[in-house]
Amino acid sequence: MKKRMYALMSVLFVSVFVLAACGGESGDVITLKLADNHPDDYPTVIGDKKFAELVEEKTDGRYKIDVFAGGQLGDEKSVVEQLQLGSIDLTRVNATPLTEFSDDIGVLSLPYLFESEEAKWEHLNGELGQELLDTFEGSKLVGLAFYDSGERSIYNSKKLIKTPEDLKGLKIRVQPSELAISVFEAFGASATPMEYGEVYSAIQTGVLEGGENNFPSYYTSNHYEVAKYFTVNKYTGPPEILMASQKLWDSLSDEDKKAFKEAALESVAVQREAWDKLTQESKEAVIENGNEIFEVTDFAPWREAVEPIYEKYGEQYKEWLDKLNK
Ligand code: GTR
Repeated sequence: MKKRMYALMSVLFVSVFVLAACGGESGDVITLKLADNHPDDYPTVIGDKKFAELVEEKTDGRYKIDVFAGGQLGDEKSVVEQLQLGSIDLTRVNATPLTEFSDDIGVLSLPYLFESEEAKWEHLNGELGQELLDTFEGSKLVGLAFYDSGERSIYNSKKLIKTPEDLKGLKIRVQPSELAISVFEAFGASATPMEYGEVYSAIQTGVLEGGENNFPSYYTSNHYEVAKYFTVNKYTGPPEILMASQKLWDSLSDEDKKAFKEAALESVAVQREAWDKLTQESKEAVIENGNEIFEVTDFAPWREAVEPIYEKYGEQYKEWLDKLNK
């Protein structure tokens, strides 16, 4: 009996010791902040949390990541600036606002760039994707992985838009980016850059007549309550990007860098699964809530309307467009 007791005690002792060595109680745990502007159960936040869990696991608990969802740490632009300063360690951000921080990444926000979502993901998962993540070098940001954000379309509070002509003069909110403004000007709309969190009340009070986004964002931001008409013209599909601050990156050992990178890439599958599910559910939910949806079948006039964008930005993104045989 005594023997068993001793055995049990030594097992307990060893486990406490191991736990402490893993950082559980040792005080050596480094806690990092990850910012996301979406609500807690949004697919990107599900991805962020998976990433956090995997980092903790792969670094034996030496790194812990606290995920701050719902824009608690600021809007996307200010979060990216805080990453550059090193006061926030990690973020998940959309590629379009990053066009203001990188000369290359904007290629992913060009209208009708890929033939399909499958084609886009083949490139993002391949060499081109990694090369694009590497273009942040020198901007105090480190790109870790791409998350899914599907395709963006247009919505408004006035009427069901069927052709680019119907958009003429409508005040449409775009993401804060030169390129995004140019695209909506090419569609003939009056493009208004604004932070995401301000759009609901701007449409509600009539300052804006609409916006553009994918179904999950349209639904979870409640914009569908104030804009009832959604036109599925899938005009662009900038992915989400999981990023680290250069400051954090430089502080990591090579082995930990590998752990962070692997954790980021492994979290993608979980994020994309949640993405597909919410894309389906959110489309159904906005229809159930009385929204009218127009599914574009003739994309020719939409593609034609944005041809000037390729004239304007063709030179800047030449290297990437060549790689995509565009
Ligand atoms: C969402 C994206 C956000 C933000 C938002 C916007 O689809 O996930 O990060 O960029 O769009 O329109 O501002």
